[in-house]
Amino acid sequence: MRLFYAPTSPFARKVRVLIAEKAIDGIELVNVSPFDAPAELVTSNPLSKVPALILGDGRALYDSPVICEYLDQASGGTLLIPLGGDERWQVLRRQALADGIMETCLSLALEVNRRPENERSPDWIEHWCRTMRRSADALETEIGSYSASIDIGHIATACALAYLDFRAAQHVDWRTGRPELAAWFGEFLQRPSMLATQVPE
Ligand SMILES: N[C@@H](CCC(=O)N[C@@H](CS)C(=O)NCC(=O)O)C(=O)O
Repeated sequence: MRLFYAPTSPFARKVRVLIAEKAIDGIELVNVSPFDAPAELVTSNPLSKVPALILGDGRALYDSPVICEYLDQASGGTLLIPLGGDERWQVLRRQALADGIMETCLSLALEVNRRPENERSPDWIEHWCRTMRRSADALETEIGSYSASIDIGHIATACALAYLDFRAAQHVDWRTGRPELAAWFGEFLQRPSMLATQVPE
């Protein structure tokens, strides 16, 4: 299998952390720049987004929740996404909240880093910052109820917070007033899977 990824993509990092946590072998990582729409990526994923997973028979899977679910089930072992019951919906909702933070933070990063200053919208920037702060408040409220054993909710949450640090540190001071979340994140960051997938300096 081949995984198209970008080193800075939090969605791709989520998949890479899952691969590391489950010790899945045999996946070749292919570093691409999705915003350049490289032919090798768009022939598999017309959206030209990473991550995209190419299976052994050439079929492509995207986006990150689909890839995570596929790899989780195909690799066997302890499932990081429960197959059913209330637990499944809770874990998937947590992943959705974290993915939403990533999406909002990506919108902010594109506005701030790729748009000329005179074309940027302060209203949108403020809107996205409010969304990220509100979502961080929700995480602070529920982080204490995350289970001791990890699941995709933990992984997605950690990747989203790391992405806030990477792309939105000047806009969203998410640690202030959220001590439980900050402590949880500090500890989770020490996992080998997180250390191995850090954004390069
Ligand atoms: N919902 C998608 C989001 C993926 C995504 O937005 N990836 C970004 C990189 S962080 C991308 O490839 N963007 C390229 C583009 O929008 O052209 C997922 O979960 O995989």
